[in-house]
Amino acid sequence: MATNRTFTMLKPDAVRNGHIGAILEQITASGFRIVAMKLTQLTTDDAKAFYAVHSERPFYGELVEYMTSGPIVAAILEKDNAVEDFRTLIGATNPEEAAEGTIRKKYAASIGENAIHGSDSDENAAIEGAFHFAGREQF
Ligand code: DAT
Ligand code: MG
Repeated sequence: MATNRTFTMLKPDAVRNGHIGAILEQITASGFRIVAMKLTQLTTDDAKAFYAVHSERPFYGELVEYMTSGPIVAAILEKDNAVEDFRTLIGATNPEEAAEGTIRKKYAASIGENAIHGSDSDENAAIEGAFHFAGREQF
């Protein structure tokens, strides 16, 4: 069953470069409601677990190092068709291939440092959201 929630992280480069406000503005202007949100930092174990599916890929070490390099904004978002619509809003993994106007096209420096995460399925959205937020932190 499709749910109406997704999970996002504004990644360390987006936070470091001062883009929190502009990115949140684009997200809410696109019809997403913020259900939960916090500034936090992933530990190495957190990042390894979050990206475990990529553990055999050559970029895994760099990815873990990057994702732990500074604070992130973690959030749960709500909208009809949230997972798919949010993936459209953020654009392709590689910003060079991302559509004009998408968040990655506007704010990502490279495929490795690509500004923002969006869950790729309802199942992962639920797992990723629950990792960061207790039920009482979700509104
Ligand atoms: P997405 O974040 O669009 O879901 P993904 O799940 O394939 O993309 O990969 C997770 C992250 O890993 C991605 O946001 C950035 C990094 N990554 C993916 N492919 C990469 C590559 N070829 N080189 C460097 N980093 C990569
Ligand atoms: Mg992914």
